[in-house]
Amino acid sequence: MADTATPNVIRRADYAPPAFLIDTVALEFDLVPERTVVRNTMRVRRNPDASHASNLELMGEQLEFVSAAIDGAAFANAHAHEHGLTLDNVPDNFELTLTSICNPAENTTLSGLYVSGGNFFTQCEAEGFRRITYFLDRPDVMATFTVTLRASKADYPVLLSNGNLLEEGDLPDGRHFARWEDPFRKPSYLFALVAGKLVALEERVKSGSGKEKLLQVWVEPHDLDKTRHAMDSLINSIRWDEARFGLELDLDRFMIVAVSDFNMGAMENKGLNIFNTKYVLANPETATDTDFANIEAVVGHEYFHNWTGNRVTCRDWFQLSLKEGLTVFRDQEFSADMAGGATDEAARATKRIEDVRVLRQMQFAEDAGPMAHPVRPESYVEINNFYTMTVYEKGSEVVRMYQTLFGRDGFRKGMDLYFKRHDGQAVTCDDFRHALADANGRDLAQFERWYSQAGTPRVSVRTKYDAAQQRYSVTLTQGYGDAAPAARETQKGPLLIPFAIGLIGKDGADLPLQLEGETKASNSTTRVLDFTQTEQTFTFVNVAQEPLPSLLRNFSAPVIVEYDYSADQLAFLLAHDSDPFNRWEAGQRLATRELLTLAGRAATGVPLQLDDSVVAAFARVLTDESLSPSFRELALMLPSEAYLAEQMAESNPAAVHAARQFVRKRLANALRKDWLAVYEKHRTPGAYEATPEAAGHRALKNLALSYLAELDDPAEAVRLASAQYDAANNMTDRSAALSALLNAAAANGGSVEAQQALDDFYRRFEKEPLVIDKWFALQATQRGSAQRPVIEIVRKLMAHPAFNLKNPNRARSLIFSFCAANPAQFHAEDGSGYAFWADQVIALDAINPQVAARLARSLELWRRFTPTLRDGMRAALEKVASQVKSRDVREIVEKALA
Ligand code: B3K
Ligand code: ZN
Repeated sequence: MADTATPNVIRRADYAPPAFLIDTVALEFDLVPERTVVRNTMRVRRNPDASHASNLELMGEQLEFVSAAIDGAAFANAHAHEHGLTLDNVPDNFELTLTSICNPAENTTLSGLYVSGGNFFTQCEAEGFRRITYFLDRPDVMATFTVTLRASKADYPVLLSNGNLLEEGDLPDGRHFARWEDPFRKPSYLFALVAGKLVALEERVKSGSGKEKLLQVWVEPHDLDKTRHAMDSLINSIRWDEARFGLELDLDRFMIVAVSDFNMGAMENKGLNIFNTKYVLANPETATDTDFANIEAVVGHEYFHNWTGNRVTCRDWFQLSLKEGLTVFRDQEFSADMAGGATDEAARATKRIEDVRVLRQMQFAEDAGPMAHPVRPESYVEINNFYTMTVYEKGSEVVRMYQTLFGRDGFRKGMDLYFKRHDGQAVTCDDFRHALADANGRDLAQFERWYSQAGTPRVSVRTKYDAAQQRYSVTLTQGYGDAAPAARETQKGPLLIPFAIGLIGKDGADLPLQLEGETKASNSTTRVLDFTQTEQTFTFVNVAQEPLPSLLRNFSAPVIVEYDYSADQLAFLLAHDSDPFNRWEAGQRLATRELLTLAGRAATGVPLQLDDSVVAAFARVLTDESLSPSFRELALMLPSEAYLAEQMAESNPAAVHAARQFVRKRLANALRKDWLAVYEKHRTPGAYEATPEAAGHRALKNLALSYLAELDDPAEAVRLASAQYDAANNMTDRSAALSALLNAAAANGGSVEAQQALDDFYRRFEKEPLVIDKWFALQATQRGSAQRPVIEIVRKLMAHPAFNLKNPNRARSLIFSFCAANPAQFHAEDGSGYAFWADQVIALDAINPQVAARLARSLELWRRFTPTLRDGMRAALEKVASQVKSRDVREIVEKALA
């Protein structure tokens, strides 16, 4: 009976409210690693808004059922099965007490209750709570929770759960207890507990309304010296959410706990956020500037979920982007404000460029393959597979478009109305859209398509200048091009695209903008066009000279813009566009076009050449002291190999690598003096500073070093890198130096300097797992050579005593880095990469399906590759499909092969 109740595909259209509701939950845990007893007492009642069911069906997985009682009396009609517990003919309103046992010590899935480093942790989103106790484990069932934890005091001196600590004390036999209460109703996915030997950095701060709050960052004792940055990020997050959105911390106490075994980045459990150590621990010696920035962003993200996710949550998992898209948008804005405030456009642009780069490289690729799905998916097999770039990053772009349409103030009004209407509720993406529409008096019916249509929209642009009439017309056409089948079936009609545009005159300055029918030019030289039809023409009047259009400024919508710029026009935009995003974009377009031409040649064996004008355009950026170092670094970094390969009619990673290397070498040799000058000029002597300015100098200097390592004669770069490695007082410089040494040595099959640095790095940081992750990752992503393919290095490292497949960070640092971040080596013609991939997916499937499914995704675009590679990938996918057991991996490989 239970098995047929678990269909393979879950559909959004099948949503029905739960037959029962749970108002209160009292949990008691007797924590023992191999055998934890959980007693769960719930107040249950029939849902007046649902159709009648006589049986109560609770979800449960990997639980040993012990007993059930209703209103204090043993209940015999409870049947445990593989997916949960069925209670026959229950009353309308009752107290249900269930006892069950789970085995955290053996739980390698890291979902539910598990042990890491001898301590207990939980991860419940999306469906992990059912691995702890039987429950209506779905987000529209919200209850208040009281939690009692009992454990050995010596082994687990710290006992934490959500909300406020009510009481704690000793018990007989060396045990102790703590009792916690969360005053806010919440879905089960936000439950958490932590027990173990931990210490905390503490701060007390006053919130906006003057209430005192206790903030704690809990870590293992040897990591206490790496908690300051996370704490500062938390305090900044609290301040920012008050200032920008008027949202205050609602609990007396807010805790962050770091754990080294964790499936993703972090988790927003109410009042007790649990974090991957990677997003908490940092000091200058162990963490790079990127790590510092990521910690700030993830601490912000999880904190912001307290309102967008926890106070207002999702009705069902199809609405995941309601909380994730919105919270990513909020964390992106937070980071931008921290770097540049509301007004420093250049600093804000740096963050914007980084975010768009991720979106285009990862989300656009996802949208082009078999996993393509709308921001609000229609169906899934395993919900954990839908924590995707589309739900998160494209979802964030969709939220950003509201702000682009209504401005910051209009967006804020919409947010205020959303909380006014829905605080304490589990709601849908439609509810959010309606709040934004109503607060701004605008019909957003068409905007719904951003939630229901998959695939990356393409906007092609045609322009016409009429000199006699001084009119400039811009015709926009939208469509999806040749979309993946998974996306095509969702595409119904044109989108409302806020299309930001500017017009640039011959002197490089913006021209005034006046649309036909308007009486005067607008104040701003950027105009957001409401582009709503399949084809639409916008005509600007009083345009005194033929302009150059600056299209989709600040990336105002997640689309691909097609416009036939000449190389000279791109160079001009790169030099002059007042929109810093589009300045960067012009450089990327120029580079992408050259690189794709070169890759085409490399694929057919034609000799490679690069036009001097392209070198000159890059030289201008390199030497333009008026540009910020971080902007120059971003502008001089070539598009990634994965992104370029995806743009080819037939992806050819070897050809892309050859082309990109050719350009890097050419730029290195042609601009050698400039790179050296920049390297010297942007050193940051003295104590390490984590400011965006200092990080910008380091980024540009280290980019220069990486180019210098490409010189035909790398001796000088090796000298500089070795010296930098030895003298470094921070991880950014030390790891960049090591990377430069590895890459400079690749062509010669390795070098003494590189090997020495690698060995030193290991010895120096043997006791810092997050740094040893970098050590693995640097080797897995290094450039290879015919004499020394990286797969051989990776295979050797798999046998290294520090390698551990069960630790997701370590698995990611070696296996994922190789399979997903070293395309030229991974896609070796002999199929060695694919065979390795298949073995690792199969091995991980038995340990941790969520991690295995992520790795499985690295072959999903196989149909787009050259025939030889395609065949090799299909064979590997078929092997995996025939051997894996988890629903997670099956969904990925079956969709890929379909
Ligand atoms: N909400 C969690 C993600 C949970 C993933 C479950 N497979 C972290 C976040 O987005 O903040
Ligand atoms: Zn999130």
